[in-house]
Order: sequence, then structure tokens, then C-alpha cells
Amino acid sequence: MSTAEARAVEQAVDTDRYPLTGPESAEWKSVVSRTRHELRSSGCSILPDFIRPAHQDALRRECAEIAPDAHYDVETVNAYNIDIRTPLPEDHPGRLTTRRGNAFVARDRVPAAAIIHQLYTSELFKRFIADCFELPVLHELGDPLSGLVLNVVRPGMEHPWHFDTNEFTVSMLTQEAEDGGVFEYCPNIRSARDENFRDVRAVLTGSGEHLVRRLTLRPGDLQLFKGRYALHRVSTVKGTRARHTAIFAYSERPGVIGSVARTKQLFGRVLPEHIEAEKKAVRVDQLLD
Ligand SMILES: O=C(O)CCC(=O)C(=O)O
Ligand SMILES: [Fe+2]
Repeated sequence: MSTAEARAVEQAVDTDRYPLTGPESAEWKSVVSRTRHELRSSGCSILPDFIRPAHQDALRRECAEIAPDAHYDVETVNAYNIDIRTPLPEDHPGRLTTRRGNAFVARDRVPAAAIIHQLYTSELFKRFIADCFELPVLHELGDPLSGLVLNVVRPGMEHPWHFDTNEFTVSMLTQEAEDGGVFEYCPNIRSARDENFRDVRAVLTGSGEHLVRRLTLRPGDLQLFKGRYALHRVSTVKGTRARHTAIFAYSERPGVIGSVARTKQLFGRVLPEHIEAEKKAVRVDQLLD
């Protein structure tokens, strides 16, 4: 850890409440143990005011400045993010489709000095997050676009019900909607062994209200979430202001890069790194040409 990194983290993060600069201290262990407990029981933990109130306006402003760079794509999706043409039985919840109403700003549009970028690349932050998720280590994605993104949901739009591909997600609201735009989720609605299509279908068709929890998130709160097992969405944003969330993607493996097809869909473009990675993936060996 460099002193400059520790200073940057200390400035923005409320290190009195969240002692990132004191790994393994008693305070660190106490926050980690509380977070682990919540993640085990409901798959979600919120760390309120993770960013100091004095820095929350800078956080909002930095992200609002890049929000116009979000890529919009009219995409019809299902909760499983699988091809909607996949043949499925009549009553399968994967047959229920919606328009994806959110848009992402890619990592290469986030200035290196922005708070969210400083956090994403911070060794202290990564170590803290890994410890909360009970993982030995976490790596930034090798993907130059999808590792750190800003999720933009404009008024009148929603980010529809879905499961994440990643087992865990780290995110931070940077700008709240005036009304609506609520994060809703169904804790542990499925597991690695049981898809529980009946309840998923109930939620998607509006009769599973008893399974849904709602979160009140504020800008600067950090959210740790196990989105592979919890169906979740952002409800329709109302009022005049868009809702912005920074999404920090990490992996247990180093060098993870998204496919060319998915990257094009999310960001409307690919970089040489994506094409290179796809070429390597189809080769039987790693020998030079
Ligand atoms: O913006 C949010 O709060 C949720 C984003 C989300 O669920 C996702 O990007 O998978
Ligand atoms: Fe998600």
C-alpha cells in the first residue's frame, strides 16, 4: 500500500466507521464480521455513509459528468440474461421478457482521479471487500470497459428483474432518483441446487410481493450483494433526475475479459483487448504464431 493510496482512501472513506487503513485491527474485524453475517443470512449488506458526507457531492458530480457517455441499446431481456429465443417450456419464467431500460458508462470514461476509480483500484478496498465476502483475494477485471461502470437509469426507465452472472456485486449509489428507482430484491430465491421457478415466476408476474424486500439507499452507501441467488431490480425512476450507481466488478481470477458479443451489446464497441482475448480462448495452445 502506498502512502498516496492510503491518503486518498482516508479522505473519501469514513475510516472511523470503516477502518480500511487498519487491516486486521479490532475495528476492521468487527465491521467484517457484521457484514459477513448479513451476507450469509440475506445475501445483502449495506455500509451507510461509506463515503464521508463532505465528499458525497463530489462523488455525485464526478459521476453525473460522465453519465452522458452511457451507451443506450434497445434490448429485450429475460431474468436469466439468456437468449430470449432459447426454447423453453410453456410456464418457464425465462419466457417472460422486458425491455432493459438502463445504460452503462464504461470504465475508460471514468477519470483516474474520480473517487469511484480510486476506490476500485485501491488495494485496501479490495482486501476489505474480499474479507467481507470470505474470499482470500479479489482482482480487478482485466476488461478495460466492464470492470468499473456507472449504471444510469433515466426517468421513466427501470432496470428489470434479473439474476447476476457474478456471484457477488459491489455497488454504490452516487445519485438518487427524486422518486421511485428503488432497489428491490428477493433474498435467496434460488440456490445452486434449486432454481425455484415457481417463486421466480410469481415475482415476475406480480403475485410474489411477499418475497420482495426494498432497500433505502443513499448516495455514498456501499452495497455488497450476492446477486446470483437473489432476483433483483431497480423499479421505474420517477421525477426529473436519473439514478446513478457505480458498479465495481471483481473476480477471484485475474485477467477476466468479457466476450466480444456481450461487450458490444453493453457498450456499443469493443477494444483490441477483447478481440485478442477471444482469439486466445479458441486456441488449443498458447504458443507464439
Ligand atoms: O444499479 C443498481 O443498483 C443495480 C444494478 C444491477 O443490478 C446490475 O448492474 O446488475
Ligand atoms: Fe444486478
